Amino acid sequence: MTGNLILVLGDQLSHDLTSLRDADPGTDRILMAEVMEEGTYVAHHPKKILFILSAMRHFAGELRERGFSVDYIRLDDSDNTGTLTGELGRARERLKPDCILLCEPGEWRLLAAFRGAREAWPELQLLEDDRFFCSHEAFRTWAGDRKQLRMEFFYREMRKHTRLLLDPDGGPEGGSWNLDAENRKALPDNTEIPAQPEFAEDGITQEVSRLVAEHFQSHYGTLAGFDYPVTAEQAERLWSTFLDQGMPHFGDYQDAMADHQPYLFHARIAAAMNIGLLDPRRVCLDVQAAYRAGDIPLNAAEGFIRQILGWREYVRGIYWLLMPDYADNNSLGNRRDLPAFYWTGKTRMRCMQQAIGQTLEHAYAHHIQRLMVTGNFALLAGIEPKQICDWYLAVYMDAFDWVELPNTLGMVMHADGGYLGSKPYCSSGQYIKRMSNHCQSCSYKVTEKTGEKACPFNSLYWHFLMRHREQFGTNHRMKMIYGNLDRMTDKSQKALWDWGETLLQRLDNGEAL
Ligand code: FAD
Ligand code: DLZ
Ligand code: SF4
Repeated sequence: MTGNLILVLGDQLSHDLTSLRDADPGTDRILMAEVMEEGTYVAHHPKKILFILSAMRHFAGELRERGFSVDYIRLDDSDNTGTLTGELGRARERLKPDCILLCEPGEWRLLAAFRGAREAWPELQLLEDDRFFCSHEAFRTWAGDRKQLRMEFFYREMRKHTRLLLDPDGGPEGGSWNLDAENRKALPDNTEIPAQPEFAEDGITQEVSRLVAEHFQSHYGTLAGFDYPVTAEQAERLWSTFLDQGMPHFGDYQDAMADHQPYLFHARIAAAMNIGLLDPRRVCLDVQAAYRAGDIPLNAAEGFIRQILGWREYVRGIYWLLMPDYADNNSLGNRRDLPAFYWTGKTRMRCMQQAIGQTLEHAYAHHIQRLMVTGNFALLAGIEPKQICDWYLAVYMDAFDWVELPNTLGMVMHADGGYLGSKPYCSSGQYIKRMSNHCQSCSYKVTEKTGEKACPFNSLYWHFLMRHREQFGTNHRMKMIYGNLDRMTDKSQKALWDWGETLLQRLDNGEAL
């Protein structure tokens, strides 16, 4: 063929993708492929596989409506090779294109595979993915040769660069760059939580659901009850409903958690945004407009824009700056296996039960549950970074390596030696008590530190601080915490250490806590 063959991956479902932007339906041809390798390189949650494959099929339909010829390879096609490079190789043989275009994959693993393939296929061109605010080059320049990076400084640069939430003099709207301190309210009892918009499964989703049930039965998570947007139009509905109903309270309750409330005032848009159904620039502009129209307070607008313009771009920048070596970091030398209850939710810790339970059911937990519950526990228990990273990559609908890995390895596990963040987000049960109602119905007592009834987060927290004094004892942001530890009597310290050891031994014996 004389036109281009354009391979579109499952997280590249944007019509203005660099490889599709100038495509000519008259001469160019699109290839999309469902392959086993992408569904199994970790055991993805069945709802995540359903989401991506259904969205791919819907997107292929839209491309056809726009006049494109789409070669769409289904998972159960008889000669499916099972890999994306394999499918591109087959199409190349079949069509003999002059040029193959691929927008760069979002994961190092796939980029390396296609770079390898390109050695034998000189017609393969990799194009930059510009669906982000910050290019790899711009991030590299900003990072320079600093030994440690800080999101806050990156975020300010991004605010200035995009002019989002700036006042006419170029300063931050409202006088302060970051209103994090106004994002920490606990949820009052009987707060009304907005209902989520519903997305009924159409014929395509039902067909894919049967396929997923057949091929990925052994994967962790519930397939039934899928209720997530699979087209840009549906994603738009999710977003506009949230902007209207959830966003006004996002700022206040961003860090709150509550029993049987998986979503609270969170947008649930990460998965749609990460596969290209929703444009992050558009989202940030909508938030700014809502603030300027007086519809939402500044702590909501700034808090939300910080997550997308700040954190999302920052972690992506770090990923591409430091991969592939970044994934091997383990600066705290953690070796413990991931407890089996991460896959079942069978634990007596109410907070973990809730976070893991809703993950099983919805492939969703919000940021504070990931960071301060399942993440905090993994940090305190000294879980091997690779195992906990693979868990997060598998279980969340929105999980892709470029965003999951720095969040888990860097932010949660502090395994990169503090490159991403200045101190570990470790905490005792007190934090969870303050930010949730979980402790009220837990079989453990958050007020107790040692003994069978004591909240496991408590002794594990102090055990973590004691065993890592060498790494953190001189960290000025942890001075107060170590001061508290040092004020305890030797006897109290020993009791905490010993009970922490008992709990870790139980984990090593495969017991649930
Ligand atoms: P909201 O709370 O409504 O936030 C709005 C948006 O901000 C999100 O949609 C997301 O795009 C962005 N955002 C917020 N925090 C972050 C962050 N730390 N990093 C990047 N973007 C952020 N997010 C992913 O998209 N994919 C992942 O694989 C992922 N893995 C994570 C693993 C761990 C251990 C932790 C602590 C966080 C992870 N996050 C990940 C970030 C965050 O938890 C999710 O983006 C968020 O929970 C998605 O739900 P939401 O859309 O309702 O977000
Ligand atoms: C996650 C995923 C899954 C489950 N399946 C496919 C697939 O069958 N075909 C495809 O093109 N993409 C899939 N994806 C998304 C890819 O894994 C994604 O493109 C890479 O993780 C790069 O970010
Ligand atoms: Fe979690 Fe401890 Fe509270 Fe139980 S008591 S919910 S384990 S923080």
